[in-house]
Amino acid sequence: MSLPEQILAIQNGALDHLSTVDTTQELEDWRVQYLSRKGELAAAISRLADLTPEERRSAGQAANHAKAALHDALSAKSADLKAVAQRDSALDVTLPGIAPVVGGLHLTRQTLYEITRIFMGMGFKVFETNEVESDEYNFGLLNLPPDHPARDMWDTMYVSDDVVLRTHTSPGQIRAMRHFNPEPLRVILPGKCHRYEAVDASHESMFYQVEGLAVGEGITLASLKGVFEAFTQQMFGADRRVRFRGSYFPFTEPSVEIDITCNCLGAGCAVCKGTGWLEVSGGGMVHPTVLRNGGYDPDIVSGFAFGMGVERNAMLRHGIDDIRHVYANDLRFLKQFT
Ligand code: FA5
Repeated sequence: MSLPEQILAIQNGALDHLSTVDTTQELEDWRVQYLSRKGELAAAISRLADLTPEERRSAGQAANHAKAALHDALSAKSADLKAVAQRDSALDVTLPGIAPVVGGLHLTRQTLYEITRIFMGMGFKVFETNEVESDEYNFGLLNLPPDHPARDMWDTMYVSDDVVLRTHTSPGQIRAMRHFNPEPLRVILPGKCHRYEAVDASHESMFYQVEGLAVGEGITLASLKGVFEAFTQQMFGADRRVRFRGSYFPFTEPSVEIDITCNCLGAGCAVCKGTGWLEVSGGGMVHPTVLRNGGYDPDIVSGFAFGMGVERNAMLRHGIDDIRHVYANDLRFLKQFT
């Protein structure tokens, strides 16, 4: 085979080979094999020196032609590979997006908002007070002087001798009355409470209460019943009923436990232990001493108060059987309510 024929064969072989190349690394290997100083074309060109001048001219032309053809093919292939790479890395707007993780309100917060919404609809203002309270407000001004045996009703966490983590939202009654007197008032006092509890299915050591307080002329226990019935029917359903049972709190007289009819509507089930009723709140008529401590004259005004657990409301509403789920921070539980 003459040298020009050999050069043409190298050119055709190289172009065939190039059609199988599809990565930049393979393209670089191809360039080294055919076009580098030690490549196949250079080796053929080095043999030009052995030819006669006549033969050298036609072989030289074949070599130049082959070189130009291979360089052109190299550039075209390089551009093709770049375009493919760009297309593969480009944004594909037809792909489904990645949904962002959306937070939600905690079950307690949702329940608190719902309770607040209902009472605001009945003209109650929201009045928030201290979570860390003095012994005086948490107990003394609520008719529970030091050594009063009823203090045993609240297993208290003391910060110091006369400062406590509030055990209930009732100290807010005194703060609200001192803020609003001598005007009539209608407030709810939502907030976090703490007790040194043996934690079980219905008791946490940290929980929320909503206190309700109305003070003015002519307020009776019937007012409390009417307000509580309206609340219950909006919170739990229009077919719910409310009943009062006699009870004892040092800061109300008379005092009651407030029950509502259970989800089973009186038929009796495991939740209500067959009674048909569920306890949701303590309450009563504000004790005259407490009214006086708040700056009101009990001969002129009267008032009702109640205090209920927020988690207990959530449990009744959603059929939750253990309060510990509420703060266990298990998203599988919490996400059911967002
Ligand atoms: C009181 O705390 C009174 N201050 C309520 C009150 C207010 C009576 C105004 C009269 C007038 P009691 O300890 O029963 O009462 O708590 C009231 C509600 O708070 C309970 O019915 C319950 O729903 C909730 N609660 C009490 N302790 C816990 C606890 N450890 N974990 C979760 N919820 C609790």
